[in-house]
Amino acid sequence: MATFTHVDFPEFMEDVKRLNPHQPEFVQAVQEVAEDIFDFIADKKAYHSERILRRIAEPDRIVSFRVCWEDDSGRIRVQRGYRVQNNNAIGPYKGGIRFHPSVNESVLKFLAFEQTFKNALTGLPMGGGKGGANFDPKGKSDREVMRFCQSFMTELYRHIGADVDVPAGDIGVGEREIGYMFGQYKRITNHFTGVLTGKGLEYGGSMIRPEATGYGAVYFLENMLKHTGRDLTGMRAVVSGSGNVATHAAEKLIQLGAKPVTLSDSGGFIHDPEGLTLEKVQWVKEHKTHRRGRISEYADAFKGATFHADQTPWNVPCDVALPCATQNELLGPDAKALIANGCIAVSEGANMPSNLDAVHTFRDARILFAPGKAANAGGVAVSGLEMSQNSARRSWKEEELQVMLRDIMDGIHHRCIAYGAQGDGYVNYVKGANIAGFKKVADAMLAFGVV
Ligand code: NDP
Ligand code: 2IT
Repeated sequence: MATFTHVDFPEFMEDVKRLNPHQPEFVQAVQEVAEDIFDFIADKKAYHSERILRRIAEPDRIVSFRVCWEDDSGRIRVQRGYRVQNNNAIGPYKGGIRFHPSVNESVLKFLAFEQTFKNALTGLPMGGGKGGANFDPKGKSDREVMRFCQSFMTELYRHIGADVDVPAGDIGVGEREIGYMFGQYKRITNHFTGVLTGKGLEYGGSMIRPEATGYGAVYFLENMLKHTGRDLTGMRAVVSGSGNVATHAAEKLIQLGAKPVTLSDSGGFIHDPEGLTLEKVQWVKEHKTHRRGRISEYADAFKGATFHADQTPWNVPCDVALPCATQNELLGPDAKALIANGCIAVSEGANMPSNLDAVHTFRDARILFAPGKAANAGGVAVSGLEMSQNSARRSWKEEELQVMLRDIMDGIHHRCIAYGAQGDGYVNYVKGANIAGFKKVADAMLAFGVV
């Protein structure tokens, strides 16, 4: 019988780059995981010879489809839709749908890959997937968004199902879009099932799902601080984004005694040195969701606040930072600026907001750094609880779900420590999250043999 020689890290990455040309986000996400996994599996023969990481880094399948819709002026528009089903070793594919002009195969493959590890970390039985389209909801009427969502679902419905693949929201997809997509799924199939999460409360949604990602990212931050004998009281927080994740992160920071001083969108950031209040956060939520406004208008609405066009907030002095907008929004020089200005902890509300250079900078400076796959897992965790409620045809109370969310975030923190604690007490959360997530998926895959 032929003997298989182990592939080492450089060879593995060469292969990934060769097989995924022009997909920099996907290659970046794989590299961030592989850096830790190769160390971990050095003395574990089965993971090598069964080529587990290589298999996780090849999506189970990718569907790509045309989405046609008619705009309000009668013009026919053509968009490209996708669903990347990355891995279902531990449960049905699960992950959000993103509508943004920057969506392409690389972005969705990176997100589906990350989601596989994140979902494993929650402890719930969910595989990893992600979908979306290069559709820009900005400036579109409700009817245009409805027609687009219906057309998108008219193709997607055949690839998903409560036990197959359960999409949810992400950038550009919130309760409005989920409502239109769920309505179309039900109309086509005549099935009322938990095929999407993030639904409205009237038709099977879960309490605290909208809040869960941002709240969870702050709970994780609080856990990291507690582990080193500190808490959030009085901490100045720099937050990016002003959507679902950012506004709920800001809300929880305030409730726990911290002081968020920035928010942003793709036009720039606002700086409010006095700090946001719950009333100001409520204003932003309504402004962004109902009025579909821009964050620049915050500076007109609140005295003392300033707007900085085309800039990110990382140069504002702070104690803690929460990037909650999008991938690669925080680069090496930004990480250096944060550290130089006194930042002691970073919790990623977004997926892969820090590039590799920034991640290495945080780790080398030994500040507390929680990668998105651990810190923002609260959202998909409550999605998992929404699936349970739909299957059981019942709804849990808000207080019960609050306890479960905290419990899940505590569990993820423990798992990161179990695999990421260094000899000197420093916790490498990137390593801990990567290994804990990998191990669960890998062990399930080993049980299935070569499939
Ligand atoms: P939203 O659509 O609600 O908000 C996105 C925010 O990010 C907006 O402020 C948007 O500004 C900003 N943004 C988007 N793209 C860019 C860009 N290219 N440059 C600068 N700013 C940008 O999305 P979410 O809050 O749901 O998602 C934010 C991040 O959190 C994403 O990385 C997502 O994958 C991640 N995430 C979301 C979860 C959820 O439950 N919703 C769960 C886990 C992670 P603008 O309005 O100008 O576009
Ligand atoms: O990135 C994410 O975890 C999400 N967008 C949420 C996925 C979900 O299925 O709730």
